[in-house]
Formats: sequence, structure tokens, C-alpha cells
Amino acid sequence: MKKSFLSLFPTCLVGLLLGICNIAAAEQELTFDAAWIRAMPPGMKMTAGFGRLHNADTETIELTAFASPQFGDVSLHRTEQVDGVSRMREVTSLAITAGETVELAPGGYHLMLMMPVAPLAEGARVTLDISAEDGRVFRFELPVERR
Ligand SMILES: [Cu+2]
Repeated sequence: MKKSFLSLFPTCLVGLLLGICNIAAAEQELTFDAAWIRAMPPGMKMTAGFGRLHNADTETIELTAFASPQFGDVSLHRTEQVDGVSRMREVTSLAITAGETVELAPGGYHLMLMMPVAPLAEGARVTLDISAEDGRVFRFELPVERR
């Protein structure tokens, strides 16, 4: 019992070095809850991501850039109804006030992920970096799901 408890320490140190230990990712000021990426049908060159962005900080966080090593281009889009026609436009900056939650959902805000480096099967995970205007970068791991 005592031995297995102690053996956790070297394991976790290695985990931290490899970036797979959750301790380092705790207490982020920006959270992305219930986040997921839609699984792409074969041959599809773009997909969308959803979830709830929440500002747990005491000041406004202005999101200005989105990136993933698994996609050539990532941006934030918003679907709007214009004269009864649904269309998407890019949102280049999104300010989330302290304590505010912004929902990314089909028909509204969504991540637009284009030019996948490799096909992403259901169950894969996508690394997403969200940059703030003040230089902070928030990293998330999103599961690929078929819904
Ligand atoms: Cu879009």
C-alpha cells in the first residue's frame, strides 16, 4: 500500500514533463465545458466545434485567435438569419465579461475547423489553443463525437 502511494510521484513527474498530467492544466481562467468536435464524414474538409466558454476570471477576456495543430485553419463563426436565409460569418474578436458564459451551439456561435491534417475518427481528441488579446493562450482537448 505504502509502496504504491510513493510510486505515484515519479509517474506524475514524468506525466508533467510529457504534458499529460492534469495538474498543470488546472485553474485556467477560461473554461470550455461540454466541448466537442463533430466527427467528419470521409472526404469532408471542414467541421465544427461546440461547447460552453466560461470566463472564471475577474476581468473581461477578449478572445482573438483560435488554432489547432490538427487543422490548417480554425476560426470562430456565428450563424445568423438574414432575410430568412441562414448564413455564417467570422467573428474576429469575442469579449467575454467576468463570470459570463458564451454558448457555442448549432445555429449560433461555433468553431469552424478547416483543412484537417489527417482524417479524425470518432473518439479522437483535438488540441485547441485559444489566444486572448492580452497574450494569454488557453489550451483545451476536445473529443471528436458523432451526434
Ligand atoms: Cu461556420
